[in-house]
Amino acid sequence: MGVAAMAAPVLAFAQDADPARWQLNMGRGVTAQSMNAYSAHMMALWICVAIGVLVFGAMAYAMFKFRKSKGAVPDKDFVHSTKLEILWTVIPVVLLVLMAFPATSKLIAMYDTRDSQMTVKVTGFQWMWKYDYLGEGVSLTSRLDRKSDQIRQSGVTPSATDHEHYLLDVDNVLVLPTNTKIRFVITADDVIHAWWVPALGWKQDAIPGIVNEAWTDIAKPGIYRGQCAELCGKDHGFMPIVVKAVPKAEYQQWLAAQKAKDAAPAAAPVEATPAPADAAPAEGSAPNTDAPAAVAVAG
Ligand SMILES: [Cu+2]
Repeated sequence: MGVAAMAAPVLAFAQDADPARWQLNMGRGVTAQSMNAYSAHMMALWICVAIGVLVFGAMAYAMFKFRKSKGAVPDKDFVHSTKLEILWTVIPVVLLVLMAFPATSKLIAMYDTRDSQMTVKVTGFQWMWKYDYLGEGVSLTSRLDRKSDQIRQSGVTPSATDHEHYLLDVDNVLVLPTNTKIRFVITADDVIHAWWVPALGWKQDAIPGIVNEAWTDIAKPGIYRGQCAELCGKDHGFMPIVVKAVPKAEYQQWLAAQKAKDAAPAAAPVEATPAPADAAPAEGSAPNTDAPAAVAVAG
């Protein structure tokens, strides 16, 4: 009962997606992979709790029950016990093997990108992300939202009221369908970045010249935020990720709208001009929405 009482707040604070203030436990996430990680973590946690209760309980009992004031006399002949040594070697080995089996099978499943229904290519840039919906002809760049950028460059210390998602918002979100096996191919244009959305349950390096794979199948519609997780230069902290998971039908509508937007040549330059102007990137290679072919699609 004591254990359950101790663990109750830990369980109560397990969140689906974005971490909450004072959240203690890891989040459950919204994909099969994140649920697997969560259940492996909980299994290990409960084993640790059981070991802790047994070991500290035995210590407390021994100290209290056999205290000097009650006339306890130390057993000076007890040097070692082969039986005990075997026992405290075998039990941890068994526990480790017990934990390794589910962990390994879940890890293997995590890397199995077969039978995916669509593919998104993710490219890391200093300092933004580019998403290509392969086979659809739709691509977009995703960079820190203007409001966060203004606050960070103003020098003031921002409070939660200034911006609810300070440094965690982008101009163009990655729209994905729910209940769809989505394969990601992940790479980078300049230096190593890492694409990480905690609610999806994994993190994958984006390395120039290498294409890494990952997949997801999002169970719940929602907004899931993440960040670049590899120190990639001075603006490493300013290239967040926002995934918007929507039902399949809504995704198809969005995709059609994107295609229509790209197909309208007269409207494109007018819309696209302001985007690169505010960025003032160090290199001239900052991709904007209508220049993807020149940048990184060659691979
Ligand atoms: Cu980065």
